[in-house]
Amino acid sequence: MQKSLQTQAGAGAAPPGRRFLLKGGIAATGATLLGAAAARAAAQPDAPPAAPPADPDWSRSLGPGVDDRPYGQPSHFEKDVIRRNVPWLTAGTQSSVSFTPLQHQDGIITANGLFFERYHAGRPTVDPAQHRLMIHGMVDRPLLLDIEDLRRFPSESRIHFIECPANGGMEWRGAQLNSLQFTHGMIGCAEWTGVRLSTLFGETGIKPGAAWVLAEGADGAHMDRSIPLAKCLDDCMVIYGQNGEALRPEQGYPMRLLVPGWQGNINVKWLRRLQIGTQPWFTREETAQYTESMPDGMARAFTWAIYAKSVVTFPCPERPMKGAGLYEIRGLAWSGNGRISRVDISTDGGITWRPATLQPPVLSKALTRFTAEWRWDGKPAMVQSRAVDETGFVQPTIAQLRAIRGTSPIYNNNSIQTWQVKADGSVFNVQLS
Ligand SMILES: Nc1nc2c(c(=O)[nH]1)N[C@H]1C(S)=C(S)[C@@H](COP(=O)(O)O)O[C@H]1N2
Ligand SMILES: [Mo]
Repeated sequence: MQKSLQTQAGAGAAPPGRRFLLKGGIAATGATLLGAAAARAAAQPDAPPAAPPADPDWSRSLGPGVDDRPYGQPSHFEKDVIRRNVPWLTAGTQSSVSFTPLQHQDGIITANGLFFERYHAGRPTVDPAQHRLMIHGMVDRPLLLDIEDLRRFPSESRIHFIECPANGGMEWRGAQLNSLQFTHGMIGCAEWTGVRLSTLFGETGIKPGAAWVLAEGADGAHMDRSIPLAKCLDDCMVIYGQNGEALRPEQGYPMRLLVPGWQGNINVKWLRRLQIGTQPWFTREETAQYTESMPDGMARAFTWAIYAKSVVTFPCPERPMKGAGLYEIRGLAWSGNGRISRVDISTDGGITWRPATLQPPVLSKALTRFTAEWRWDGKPAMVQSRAVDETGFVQPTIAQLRAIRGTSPIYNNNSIQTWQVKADGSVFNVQLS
């Protein structure tokens, strides 16, 4: 009896429970999805071993004390919730990227161990005792700061997403990867703690005529980007804290630049230099890279902000449906230009739309959760979400984007995602023309 109970818990008791809940619980009681009666019913599926009061091993023995886990880890039943990469995309240490498992993210904050990674030259091991940040160029008093100096300045904590503009880049020519993690997982959202650039520049002073800042990393790539001084003074920060602990090595330990709402690559990790000047530097990272050719032969460069975007995270290819019944569609929306003001849901491929509920907090330049009730009739469906931000910008379709930018870009694909739900509940990445 105990054995089968444990096996069931280990294999994930949720699917059979949910099936029961939706078929029996809801139909019989007409109660809400989360009603107490339904919850009790869910804990008591057809198989007798789960009948309460269950008395498995863990209820009849002492567990380990606090000593075995000085740094906590998720339950080992969650071992498949990990960052993953696309083998043909990630070439090795010269250039690599891993994706956040958004299909398992239950809130707006991305766990530090699951935050996507993008390395142009691998992940350096930076010794904070030796690392310095230099602020120089058109300043009155150049500064050389170590991490302790940085931590003495007035600090702020803010919740923002970071998204690589290549997120969705593999989908320009057609639906390619049957996975939420791979179509949308080059994004994460964290509570970041650090010092505003306006505070640091207040210390150095800025000479008249200054208009641009060059940010440079300490890794082998020396990733460098030019940023308008106005943006730096508006809301950029040098970050040393991430979700309640030190910035992770993957995210730029011991310090990174945060450029809220702007493309991931501008958020320079392992930050070692800020130079103030009068014009952009036109570095390789903003000429050969991170610009894109338009169908007419012109190139779009300095495309900074992430435009409004959203995606349904349940259902999705990794999280299929389990039979007809009442469900909650769930998803995430974000904009680099401010707050999300509205998300609409379609289950018929964009023919009809209805508003989703935005779940607080709805923060500027942060992931925002949305939900919508859906009574699925068990017939094929096309699930979509469409975000609108506070500027009034409406998330476009892939057809609208292609009409302007063709099928060969890599960057800035913020199009509406379509998940095709088949009658058996399986979910597929498709595109509607
Ligand atoms: N120094 C440095 N900064 C960097 C990079 C890099 O390779 N080196 N990658 C950039 C890119 S392309 C992105 S999308 C983001 C990714 O941030 P994350 O790895 O913390 O998710 O970091 C940016 N900052
Ligand atoms: Mo990126």
